[in-house]
Amino acid sequence: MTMLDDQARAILRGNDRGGYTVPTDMLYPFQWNWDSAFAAWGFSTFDSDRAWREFETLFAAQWADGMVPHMVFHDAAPGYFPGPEVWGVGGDVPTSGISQPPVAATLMRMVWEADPEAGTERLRALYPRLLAWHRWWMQTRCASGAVAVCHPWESGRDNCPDWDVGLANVDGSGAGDYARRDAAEVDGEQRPTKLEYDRYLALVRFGKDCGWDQQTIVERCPFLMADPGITFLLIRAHDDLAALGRPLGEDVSEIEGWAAQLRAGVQTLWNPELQSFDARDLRSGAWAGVIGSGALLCWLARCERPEMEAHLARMWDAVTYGLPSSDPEAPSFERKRYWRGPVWPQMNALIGLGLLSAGRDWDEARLREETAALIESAGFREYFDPLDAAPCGGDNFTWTAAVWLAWAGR
Ligand code: 9WN
Repeated sequence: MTMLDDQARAILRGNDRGGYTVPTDMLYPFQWNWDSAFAAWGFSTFDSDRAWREFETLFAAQWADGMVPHMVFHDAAPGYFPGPEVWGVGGDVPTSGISQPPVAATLMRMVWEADPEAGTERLRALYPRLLAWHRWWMQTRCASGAVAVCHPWESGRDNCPDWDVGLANVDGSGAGDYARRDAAEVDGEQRPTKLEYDRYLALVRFGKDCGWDQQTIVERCPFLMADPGITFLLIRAHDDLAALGRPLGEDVSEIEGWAAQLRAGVQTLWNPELQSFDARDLRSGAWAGVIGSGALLCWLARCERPEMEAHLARMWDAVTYGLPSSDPEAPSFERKRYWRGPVWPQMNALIGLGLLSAGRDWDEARLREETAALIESAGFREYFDPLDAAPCGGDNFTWTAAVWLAWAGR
């Protein structure tokens, strides 16, 4: 284990670009939002100062309206596509124009609780920024009751089958010619297809053309889907932000109200036919009709229902290593293609945290052991084949190293 601990620490140090951490060299040469929160969690196991610095560089890129962008383009990386010019956001340090899963409060709480003395003043400085970001989600994305995403990348679970129904509304035919960085780095069968990518780019063009005006995006962007995954993460993040605010002497009643509001709102994402939480296309009203790992975050928000226990058991028993990013018994399942089946270590950590919160210690231990077994056999990869543990995607991956240090390798 010590050797893997050393390797994990070396990966975090190696991916450190001086105050921010890239998810992996080459494939992802910038700062990504939720990757950074995991990096901070990993750093906190051996360098508390560096952990707080990671949050600070991420929140330094916060927009005036409170949004914390999904990518921060600190340094030029020629050849990366879609880079800052495609997003067209501008600024001293350009960013992308969408957000990403709001896990920072949850991971920051764990970082702070591990060493409150080192973190309290830094937490005090970051707290208003977290609050503004949570408010941004509530004000711009929650009109339907649950949280909506305006781009599959905003969900963090890029090409999971949940988005197929909403992406069908998006015309990607004007995408033109472009060279994907991921295609040069990773086997094509493990990445999103060209059709999906063309549609992702059409959505970026829509946002750029309207100057990233949130009202226009929510009213008219061809893609808008309510997501159980982000909703559960935001509920949990609200709970954790309130828990951080109380010892600081903050009035957390607004945050408690948001959590209660979303706990009621997420019930709009119960698909009675599927008997599961499910994503919903807010343009057409259609259900995604497939259970993804986003729905398995229900325990994290303490919104579980007995039917979800049966899905958890069934999906888990259909693979060797839990938990698949999409239902292994659904026709859309693909064991190696990005979010359409593989196991993601950071999702396992979040689902595991949820299982623990719900008192399912045995399930959490099983998930932690299976995650550890994947890393021990395939290395610090981006994601893994749930049937045979084959390594997929990028190598020397930041969140895999972080999850090892803070959870799976404990
Ligand atoms: C687009 C960095 C990011 C993760 C996402 C993951 C993938 C990017 C991509 O990599 O997304 O944001 O190019 O595919 O899906 O969750 O944050 O690791």
